[in-house]
Amino acid sequence: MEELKKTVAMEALSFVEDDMVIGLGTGSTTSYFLKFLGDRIREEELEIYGVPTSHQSRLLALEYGIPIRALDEVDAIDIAVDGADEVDPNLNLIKGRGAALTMEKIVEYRAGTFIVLVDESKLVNRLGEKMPVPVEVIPAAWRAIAEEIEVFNARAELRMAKKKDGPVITDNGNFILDVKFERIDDPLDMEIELNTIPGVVENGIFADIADIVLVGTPQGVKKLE
Ligand code: ABF
Repeated sequence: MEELKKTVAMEALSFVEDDMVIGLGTGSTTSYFLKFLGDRIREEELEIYGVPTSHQSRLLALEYGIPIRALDEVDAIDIAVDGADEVDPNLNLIKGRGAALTMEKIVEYRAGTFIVLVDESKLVNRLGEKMPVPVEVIPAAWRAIAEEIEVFNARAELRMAKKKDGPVITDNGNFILDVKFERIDDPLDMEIELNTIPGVVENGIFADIADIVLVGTPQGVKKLE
């Protein structure tokens, strides 16, 4: 599995050119990309800036020597590279296991080309088949939202920290509800619907945003677009 992640991360380097601004995703697959990107910047003396999508990616960028800029310091983002939890046949995604979905969506929505790195276990026929949809919520509203979400034939669970001593707190100081749907018929429609609930900051359905999905398989990297 780690080898597949490294292979797709290496493949993503082929989209990198000098003078680019690159959105830096979060998660274990992307962290390999960040390492390879740092090496390439150093070896080829490239002038590249990264826009992190989380504290995690910011710290990794610093560690690997990728110069970073905040979103409001750059004119445009050329490419963004990030992982995902599920990918459907139309390249709609579920993201947010790393609780960084809001900044990921902010950055990746604005990228000229958004490249997604997954292994083949993340491919599904229908979004929500295996994974819940993470929804970032304002803490005071979590219980009300968890109840309101039931109208979508879904069950919401507050995500707890590994030690179970309190809820996961996002980089923005919010909570995460993991929402298991009975079925998601129209991902774009559900993405928009969820964001209309007051107190919802953002949700982990990324419909119609991915341009290229690189899939790691034992036979090599498959490119979906
Ligand atoms: C982030 O990392 C998330 O949006 C996604 O949930 C997760 C994928 O991580 P990994 O590559 O470790 O499976 O991009």
